Amino acid sequence: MTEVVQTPSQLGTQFVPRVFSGIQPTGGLTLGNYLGAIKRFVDMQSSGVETFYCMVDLHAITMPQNPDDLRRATRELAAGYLAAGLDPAQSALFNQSQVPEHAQLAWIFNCVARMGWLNRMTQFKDKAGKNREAASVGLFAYPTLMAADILVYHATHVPVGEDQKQHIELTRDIATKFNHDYGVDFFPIPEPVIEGAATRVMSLRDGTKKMSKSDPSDASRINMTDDTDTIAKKIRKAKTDPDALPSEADGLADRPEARNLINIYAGLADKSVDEVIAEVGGMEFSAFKPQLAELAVSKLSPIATEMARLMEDTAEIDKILRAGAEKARAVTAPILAQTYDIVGMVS
Ligand code: AQP
Repeated sequence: MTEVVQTPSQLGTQFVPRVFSGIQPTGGLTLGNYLGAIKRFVDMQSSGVETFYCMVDLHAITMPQNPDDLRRATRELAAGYLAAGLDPAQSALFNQSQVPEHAQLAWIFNCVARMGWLNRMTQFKDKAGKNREAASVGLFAYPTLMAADILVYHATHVPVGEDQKQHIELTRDIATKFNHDYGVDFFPIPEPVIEGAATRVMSLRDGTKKMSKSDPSDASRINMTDDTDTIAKKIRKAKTDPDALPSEADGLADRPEARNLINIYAGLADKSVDEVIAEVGGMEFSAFKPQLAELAVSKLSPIATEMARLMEDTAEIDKILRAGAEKARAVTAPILAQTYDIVGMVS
């Protein structure tokens, strides 16, 4: 279980520890999303603080998309959250668009964040590619909406994968500038929680590239809906070098593919890399891969089975999301009203 502690930046303020995070409903969930985010959301749910977990559907439309796919992906992501162990009685589970304060606060933050800050965001550069002129304004402004997602809850802790660190730093900058510009101590300075052995799960075909749901190669990732045979096959075919596994964790330094498989093993087994190396160090990949496949199947198959069961009753999923949005709005509406008041909006 992850412990949420107050950090020095929150000491002496009115902020109670509160956790927020979200995932885009774009395509299927990957093992990267599971180990880097969802599994840790579940851990934090029992940390004794309020937890808000979101399907960020407004972020999902920053790239070209299909409405039917978005509807399906939103419900499938909700099913993934539930199947992995998120409990709607403990955490608020909802889709972002149904809590309008996210988008409303994002507008305020568009007027706080500076163009220069957003120009430095590596995710925009990666996703916009060479043709930046053709990227949507939404893709460029993505990080200000993400800052609003977090700060509209006065969230203090944000469990994310390593790739989101820069966006959380921007969120901290926005909170600091807002507080400074308006002479208030209104928004907390949230902390990213990037923990565990698998904070950056890499592609199974290229150990230097992040495992991603939008990678054109399905063999590059494990999808949370993959069946047992597919998981085993993808791990068997994962790219590796010809050497045996090292007997010390240091020996993984220049071996990205070996390091990735060890990190995945550690993440799934809830062990440290040192513990895993003590267990499997010196093994050939031909022996290690079946062991990893067995572990992956034992952890992921029950989640896939439960996701499929939940997807048979999407009305029940929608009901859970509606209740989650109501719970979320009880927190976001007063925070937005106070923000408007600070900014000078007459109500
Ligand atoms: N490979 C990964 N390793 C560890 N954590 C990861 N996350 C995503 N990929 C990995 C974490 O999952 C959360 C939600 O991510 P997202 O789907 O909202 O956006 P993303 O980071 O852009 O994920 P993808 O799979 O790469 O999506 P596409 O392909 O659409 O861009 C975040 O906490 C993220 O860190």
